[in-house]
Amino acid sequence: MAASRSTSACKVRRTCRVCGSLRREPVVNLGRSPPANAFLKPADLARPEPRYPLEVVRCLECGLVQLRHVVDRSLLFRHYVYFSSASGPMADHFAQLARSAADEYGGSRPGLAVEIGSNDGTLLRALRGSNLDVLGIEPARNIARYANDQGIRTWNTFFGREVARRIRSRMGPARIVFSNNVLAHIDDLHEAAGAVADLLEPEGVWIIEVPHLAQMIERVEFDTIYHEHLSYFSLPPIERLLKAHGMSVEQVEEIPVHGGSLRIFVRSAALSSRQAPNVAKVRSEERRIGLHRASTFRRFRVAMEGVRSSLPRLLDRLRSKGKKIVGYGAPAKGNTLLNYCGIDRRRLDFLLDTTPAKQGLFAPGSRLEVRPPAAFRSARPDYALLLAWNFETEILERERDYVAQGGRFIRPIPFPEVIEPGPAARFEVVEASSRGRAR
Ligand code: DWN
Ligand code: ZN
Repeated sequence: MAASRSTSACKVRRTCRVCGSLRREPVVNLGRSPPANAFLKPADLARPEPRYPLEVVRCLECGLVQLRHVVDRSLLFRHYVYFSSASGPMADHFAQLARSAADEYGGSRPGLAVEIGSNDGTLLRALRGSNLDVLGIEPARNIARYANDQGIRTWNTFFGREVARRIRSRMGPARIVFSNNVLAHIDDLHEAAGAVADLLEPEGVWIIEVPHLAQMIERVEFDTIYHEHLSYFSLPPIERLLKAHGMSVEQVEEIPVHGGSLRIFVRSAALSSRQAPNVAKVRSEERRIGLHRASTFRRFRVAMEGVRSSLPRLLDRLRSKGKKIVGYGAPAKGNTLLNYCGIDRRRLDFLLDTTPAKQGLFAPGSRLEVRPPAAFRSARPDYALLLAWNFETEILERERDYVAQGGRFIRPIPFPEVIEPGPAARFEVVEASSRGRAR
């Protein structure tokens, strides 16, 4: 494993953030890269970008897959360009979650729902009209301000024990705590879990959504590796973390968002004597996939190296035929994919993205310009590299006309392929390569 020193912006973490073990083995090394959401202003283009190591290791004690380096959270999260509301399907997903959680756990008396990493308040907004008062905790200044302007009460801070204490003293304990796509971003997981335990009512519930390591490995979703994502979770390390704070998993659901996630319902260990059968099912599925075996991660590495060699080749072949290619979406994960595969302005024309805060900026590393979706229509590219592959169904549905007029999408993972519309409006693979399959 490459030795590297800590700096004020980036620290090397020597112990597992769940169990404290020193026994960790390398999984993959993506080299030094810029933070995935560090989009550049035109004036920044003249300057070199800060780059930090991106190395994944696996704890041999508890199984937590995690980054070896921790970039200062203020650098990553004090200004943020990702708005949950910019992706329509996610807004629907969060609204449904909020409503079903209020029905199931909201109770009949007035109570409080707190969301950690509440972003622009997309989830909390859906609790309007319920008997739950809401509070968002969001470290990004620009996003917290936006949420407050929208009428969603949001405190601009990182979550921890001190914030939990302040919430309790000012607003009382929480009946529901939500943390969607935020656990992976937290370095001090024990501080966060302890703070939730302190904050919850005795019968309260903590609802966690987190990308599932099992799907990342199975579908070669290596692009979800970037500095913001410090942990890649399977069930056992989460259970171990919760146990240390007197909590346990009551129920778990496998959900399709972000390439395959877990929705975990957590209660005080004193309450949840009954654990839903699905918890054991997910655990045994993880063993079937081999998340406890080094060989599984070696195959994952070979698969991602396969993408790194075949995707640029495919783009170069199309470019040599004079084809115009753009990147569809400018998600954070797209920047890992582009930078790891060496795809920049020589291989793509530009990226398009629905997020106003990203438009007019340039992607970190690749320096591809982010344009609004209207640019897609006017440029009429021959191919669109589906960087936001987690929204494939919605995007293909929306871009039917583009496809009908001969435009084609390229799906980058688990191995690059051009998606061709088949009969009966089904999309079929026409240009698949067997390289890069994980299993
Ligand atoms: O954990 C994280 C996840 C939840 O969200 C973060 N650390 C950051 C972020 O990751 P991401 O940027 O990879 O997330 P998304 O949701 O895959 O981003 C999709 C991007 O694509 C957004 O910038 C919006 C854009 N988009 C688009 O241009 N056209 C999305 C859709 C659905 C579209 O049709
Ligand atoms: Zn561990």
